[in-house]
Amino acid sequence: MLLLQFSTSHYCRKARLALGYKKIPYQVENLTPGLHILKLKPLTGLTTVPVLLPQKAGEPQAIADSTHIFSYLETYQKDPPLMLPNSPQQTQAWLLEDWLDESIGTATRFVYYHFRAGEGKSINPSFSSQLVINVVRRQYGITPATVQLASDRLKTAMDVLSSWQKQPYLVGDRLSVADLTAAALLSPLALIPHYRQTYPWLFERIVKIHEICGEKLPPGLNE
Ligand SMILES: N[C@@H](CCC(=O)N[C@@H](CS)C(=O)NCC(=O)O)C(=O)O
Repeated sequence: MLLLQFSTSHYCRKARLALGYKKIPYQVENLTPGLHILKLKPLTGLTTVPVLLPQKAGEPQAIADSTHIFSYLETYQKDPPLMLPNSPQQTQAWLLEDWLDESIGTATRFVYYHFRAGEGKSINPSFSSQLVINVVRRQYGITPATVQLASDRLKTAMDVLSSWQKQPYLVGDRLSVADLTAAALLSPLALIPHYRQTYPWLFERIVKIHEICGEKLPPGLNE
């Protein structure tokens, strides 16, 4: 299998966690932002990574979107399962997965790039890094007002996910699509001191899930 990705994308991390959890061998191809469209558009009709190419006869040519990649991997190789056997619990896990994907992953992106351009500029103040950060801020409309809305959403997310403080899994009694999605999509916050200090339990969980999946820890948690 080949995963088309941006090396720093938290949505691509989400796909890698699932591949790692199932111990499916794969390779990655890191695309260049901007040029990625030329490769992705003809393959999937979309412009976003991750995209998984099974590269096997009888399998689809390309699977776009991290949620579809989860579902595909579950049919490709059932064990260990990403889905919960209890149907209402699996519905709850998908609900969390979709909310994390559509709302919280975006909020993380807003707060993270705002931080990297301001308070966290010293992480990489080079011209090329700040240029990329500013292109992303312009592309997604990241302004102080939209960042405020995003950080309010993240505060709500911490309340919703606070069950992680008492139990290892967000839904049911084993790892599910909800845990992998939260671990990946909140991982960029590991570089921001406010989140590290206020929600230490979140990062303990993120580390644990990366260990279970055999995935390299995200920046900020890897020293
Ligand atoms: N819902 C999508 C979101 C993926 C996404 O936003 N990917 C970003 C990178 S983090 C991307 O490819 N952006 C490039 C673009 O939109 O052209 C998924 O889960 O796969």
